[in-house]
Amino acid sequence: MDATKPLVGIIMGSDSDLPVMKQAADLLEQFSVPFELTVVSAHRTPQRMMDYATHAAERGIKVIIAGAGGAAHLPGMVAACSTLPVIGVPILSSNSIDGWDSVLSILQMPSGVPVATVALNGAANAGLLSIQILATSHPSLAEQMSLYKKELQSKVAEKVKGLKNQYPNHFDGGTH
Ligand code: RP5
Repeated sequence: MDATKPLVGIIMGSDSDLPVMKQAADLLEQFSVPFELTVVSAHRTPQRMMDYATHAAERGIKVIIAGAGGAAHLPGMVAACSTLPVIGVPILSSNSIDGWDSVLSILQMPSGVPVATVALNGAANAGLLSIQILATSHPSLAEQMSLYKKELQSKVAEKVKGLKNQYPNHFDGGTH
């Protein structure tokens, strides 16, 4: 993997989305996956959105993670203009009613134009999904992902131990 050439493009409708979208960036850094990150607004900068979506693949980007809040049209419009897989992150933003507006704007795409939608503010999973997509052609990433999943198991094992200590007489010893 060329460390200087971004493989994942993280875009968001506004810099106010960054506190959420940072979760994806942090995971990509953790896995040493080169990425780029910028603001692209479907509504405020439609031409920039078109340019980004139509040229991302030729620049070497393999997956786009797009986050937006409120009337969140960015992921869907980028998916409409690119052949790359697009992961959409609905964001609870200042112009959201309760987040459902953003979830449904990103989730309910018409047949033919898929957007892999993660949970509200679920940018960490967007980062992980982009790594899993890349891992299909980068065995070292698949190995790292396997270790990551083992760490998840260890964390749960620690929690199980904690509960066992707290409730020694009520612990279900039959489970592993
Ligand atoms: C959306 O509007 C952005 O993705 C952001 O979530 C929301 C609010 O943007 P700002 O008014 O904070 O720039 O397009």
